[in-house]
Amino acid sequence: PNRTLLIAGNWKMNNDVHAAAKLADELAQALPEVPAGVEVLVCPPTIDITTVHDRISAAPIALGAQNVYWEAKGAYTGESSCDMLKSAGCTYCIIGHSERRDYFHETDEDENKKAKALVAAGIVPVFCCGEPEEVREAGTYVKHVTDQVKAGLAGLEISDAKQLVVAYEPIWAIGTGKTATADDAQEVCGAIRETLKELFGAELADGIRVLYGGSAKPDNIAELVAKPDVDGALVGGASLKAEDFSAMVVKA
Ligand code: G2H
Repeated sequence: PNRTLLIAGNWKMNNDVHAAAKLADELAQALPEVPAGVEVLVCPPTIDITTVHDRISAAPIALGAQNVYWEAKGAYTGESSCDMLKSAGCTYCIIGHSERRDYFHETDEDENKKAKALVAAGIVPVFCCGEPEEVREAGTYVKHVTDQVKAGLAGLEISDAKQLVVAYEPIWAIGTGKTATADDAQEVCGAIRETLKELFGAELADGIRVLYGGSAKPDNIAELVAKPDVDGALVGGASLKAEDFSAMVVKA
């Protein structure tokens, strides 16, 4: 399978409009072009999306959001619709991040509605899944993660593998400096691909990018993407410095 690697930055709740403009300018400068076979994505806070769009539009950097609401419009204070994200230049949107599930009580059912609304709008969901430390220790993490994938993506209709990205983020490795080993990442990313085969058929599943996330950085990116089922990374902390993030793009 010839999958284009995806290096995706998740800025989380960092950078006001001024800091976002600065980082976007630095990224556009550091990445006037990207290596063949690699795609670059940044996902700023919603408030920064328009600013970042203006700054990176000439660079080979795609733009994504960190969250979306599935309804088209109306009385949903504080939310943004798929069409709003699209009109602001987003082609991707992260959904189901463990921080959304934990702090904002989002469920598999919520993620499923978001995934369907995004695909219908022509935005690529970056669907996150991953197990907490106690599940890792109990040894049932593969089932935990593949169950999340089955529930979150049930009934999703795609006709092209480029319409979906999955990110495996073991919660115990997020922002902790504890990266899963490349073998750990491969074990679960491989199991996710098997589940994607059940859901979408072998041909589509073969082309869907499965990313690893959790303390991914310049030092470990090459080892991670060398694994057959790891097609890039969702990067938090290391995406906040243009130098580190662009180094990851080059080393991938
Ligand atoms: C995992 C990741 C990005 P970090 O959440 O989604 O963050 O790289 O800081 O562990």
